[in-house]
Amino acid sequence: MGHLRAGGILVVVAALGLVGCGGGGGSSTTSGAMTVNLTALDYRFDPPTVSVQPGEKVTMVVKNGGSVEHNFSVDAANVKKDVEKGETQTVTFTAPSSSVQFYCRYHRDSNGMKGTLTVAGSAPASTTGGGSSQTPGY
Ligand SMILES: [Cu+2]
Repeated sequence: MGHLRAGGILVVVAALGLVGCGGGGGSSTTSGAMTVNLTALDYRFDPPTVSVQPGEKVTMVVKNGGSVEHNFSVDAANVKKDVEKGETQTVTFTAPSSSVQFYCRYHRDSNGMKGTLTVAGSAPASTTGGGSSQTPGY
């Protein structure tokens, strides 16, 4: 009798364990870190929009699939990374608190090569003033 009951409990625990571990695939929002793959092309980014969490540590793997040198820049995160054609560069930064633009510094103005770093839970527009962490006199 007692043995049977114990066995039943074990089965239930095992089933719960399987459910808990089964979160494969898709966007995981674990532990505040994420890796994003981004491809620079002539002259755009793929994907053009990247979503992150505010304050999250982002590892951006930037591949240059174009035919000229490109660049990945995020002013708000102090990121400026050149990527030679055919190469892949990895940059790590902390996501800002609101959505910002990322761009290729060589082709943003001439070719509109840019994208949006969308920060979840924040308004795309500017938060006017109060408590800004921007350092004046940059
Ligand atoms: Cu470029």
